[in-house]
Amino acid sequence: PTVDISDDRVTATLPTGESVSILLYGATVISWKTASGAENLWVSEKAALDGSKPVRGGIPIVFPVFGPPPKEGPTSKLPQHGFARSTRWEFLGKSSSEGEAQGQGSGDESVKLDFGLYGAGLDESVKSKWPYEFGLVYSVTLGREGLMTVLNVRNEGDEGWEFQMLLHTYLRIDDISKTTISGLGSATYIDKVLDATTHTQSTPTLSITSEVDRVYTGLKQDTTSVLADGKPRLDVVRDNLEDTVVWNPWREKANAMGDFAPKDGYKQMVCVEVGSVAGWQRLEPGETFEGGMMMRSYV
Ligand code: TA6
Repeated sequence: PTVDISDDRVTATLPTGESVSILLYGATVISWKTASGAENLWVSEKAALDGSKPVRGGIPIVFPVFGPPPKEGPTSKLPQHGFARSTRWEFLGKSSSEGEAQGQGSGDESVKLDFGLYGAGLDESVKSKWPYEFGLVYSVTLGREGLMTVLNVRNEGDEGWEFQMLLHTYLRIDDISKTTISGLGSATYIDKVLDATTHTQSTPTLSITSEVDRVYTGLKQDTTSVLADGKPRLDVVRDNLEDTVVWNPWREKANAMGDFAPKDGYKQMVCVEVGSVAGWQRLEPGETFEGGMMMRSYV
């Protein structure tokens, strides 16, 4: 594998052509290509990549709160989706596993890139909004079988605190009208388009023909699949995370987002976001939590 480190991003490439690129800002994965050269993530043409605001696309990291901050409580002063996606992380290093001794790379070649964000390193303006000592290590592993992203959360302080986390993944698809999502069957979901009322997914697959903003909980299986014309395109497998959010802004909300371009781009993307967002995880001093996902692409 080759790893290129520049001042704002880290890019890794496997000899077989797979690649991943991560902005240090927010440790936001902004590109993941499979050996065919296909880009699997959607990034808005007007996404800010200069750190001026969270990236509209790729895989923003949501921590320590999902959605608008609660009216009161420890996360009430934070911006929507918390501060992890809008803070500069540090690159901690890389490790790669070469192919077996056979030399020609027996297919299990991979490279792991680690990024860190620590409470101690935050500037006062952020620390004052969530005054807890924490450590985040985000590992991005590019392999031939897919992309794995895992967030390790550690309580470095002397008091317990609670958090939510989510990987806000913008998946690229060819045509939303030919796309269905499976793996959500019979799960309960909170419908944020319908005033956060609770529903049950009755059909085995979900088609998207208007704005969708659903938090699925109580999922029966770990894999949520995106299908194109009924054929698998992308699998998102949850790792120690219970919830999956499905979001498509559709036309009106896409028009309302200044950094969403092209305006009909909602036809080429769907967010499948794995996380722990329906409730709160609690960490006592010294405790850690680890959760993430494995994504597989079929193109
Ligand atoms: O994950 C879905 C969601 O919570 C939507 O409600 C919408 O707000 C989206 O996130 C984007 O949020 P952002 O703060 O990135 O504009």
